[in-house]
Amino acid sequence: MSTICVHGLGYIGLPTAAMFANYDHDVIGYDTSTEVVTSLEDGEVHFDEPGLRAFVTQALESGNLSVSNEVVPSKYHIICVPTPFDDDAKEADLAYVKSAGKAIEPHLRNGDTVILESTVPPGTTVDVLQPVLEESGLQAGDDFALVHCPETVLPGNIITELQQNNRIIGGVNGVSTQAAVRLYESFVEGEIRTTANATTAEFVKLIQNTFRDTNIALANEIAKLAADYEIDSREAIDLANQHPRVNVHQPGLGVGGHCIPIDPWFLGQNSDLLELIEMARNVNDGMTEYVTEILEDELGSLTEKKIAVLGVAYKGNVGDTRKSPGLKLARELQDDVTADTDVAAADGGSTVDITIHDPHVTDPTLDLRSLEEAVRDADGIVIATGHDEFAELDPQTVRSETNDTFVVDTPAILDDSEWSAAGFDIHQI
Ligand code: SAJ
Repeated sequence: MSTICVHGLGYIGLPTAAMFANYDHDVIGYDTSTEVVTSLEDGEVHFDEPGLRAFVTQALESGNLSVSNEVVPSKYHIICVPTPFDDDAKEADLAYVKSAGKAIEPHLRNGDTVILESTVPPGTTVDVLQPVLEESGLQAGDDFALVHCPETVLPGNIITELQQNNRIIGGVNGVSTQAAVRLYESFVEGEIRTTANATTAEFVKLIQNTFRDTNIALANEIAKLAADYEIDSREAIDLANQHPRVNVHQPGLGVGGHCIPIDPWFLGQNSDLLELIEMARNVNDGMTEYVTEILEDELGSLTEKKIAVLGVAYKGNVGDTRKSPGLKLARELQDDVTADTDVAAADGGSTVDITIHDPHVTDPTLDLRSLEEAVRDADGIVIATGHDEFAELDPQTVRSETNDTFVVDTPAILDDSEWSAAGFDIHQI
């Protein structure tokens, strides 16, 4: 049983802290927010993740997990703090990583291990975190172990993936790497692969998400080409993927979430060689504009039109709206029409009516409508995320609220023959 202090009780830190506690380690979950700590003490989990509440409750009730606003001396410190993205500079803000290092430094002792799990630009563990920790007078690699061990869990399936995914561990030297391997072996069922180089581990995590982003950009470009050739992109991709070494991803409205649209930029933070990767980012970001053009081709000017955007979560069956393509589309449609309509723009109004609906999102700052209200008399409906609820929509019920409505189904989840039979004109990406 080792004492572990997990820094940052968010999407990754909280499940990680509970996991170690449920595997009989003595864990202190540290967060700078008193609200987070208080709500956890009351048994509340401050974000939505299947199974997490019961998992955290089990850890707290066993006495192995406690939460605190204070750092305590611990054999292991695991840093799971956010690395926010500065959209203008296209850079990671490493302030939280630095302050986690500063919080650990006074408590650091000979023989301790510090593990950075947050996704960071290559070089961060050695160039940013190490100097802060070495203010203690101790040397990384000699006196304490220093490691990058990226998380790779999928939101919506975090607990299972924490346990089952393979892990990459890269320390500043072999001794550091092995110290972290011994710890993660206590619960990881996947393979643990190592490198005695923290920068390699950072780089690997980023290329995993960049692979996905560029692959999705390829799928999106294929979808646009398929539309020009008047063929079904999904059928073409499915057939292409019959080749044993081909795995084209699925097209859609673009890429959201806190990882895939951001991590490719981290790769370029300390290098100016991004080329294909940057282009892929732009292709994915451009998908909302492409859908706007599809709407305009069909409906003409969108002024005075009502468009319903169904799905403002960043992907199907989650409630997270971070970098959501659905929200981006809704905002761009509003802006486009406002900019195009001199009179409306002059008095600050826009004459397009954009309604949004999402059964998974509860954000009170959004003007979310019921399904009926969102689609009633709409000229256009855009299915923006692949929620199961949308796949199960009855076209006849939607038809009873609408007239000659044009539907853009970006995740291609609707049964197009059923919807066409119900009188809808439907376009799938
Ligand atoms: N998307 C497509 N086409 C596809 C697959 C996804 O357009 O074929 C879109 C989704 O709709 C969504 C976005 O991409 O908007 C990202 O969704 P996702 O499910 O691919 O990924 P995330 O952001 O939820 O989680 C990713 C995962 N990374 C990889 O699969 C390589 C996860 O394993 C990482 O842990 C996570 O990022 C992270 O924290 O980095």
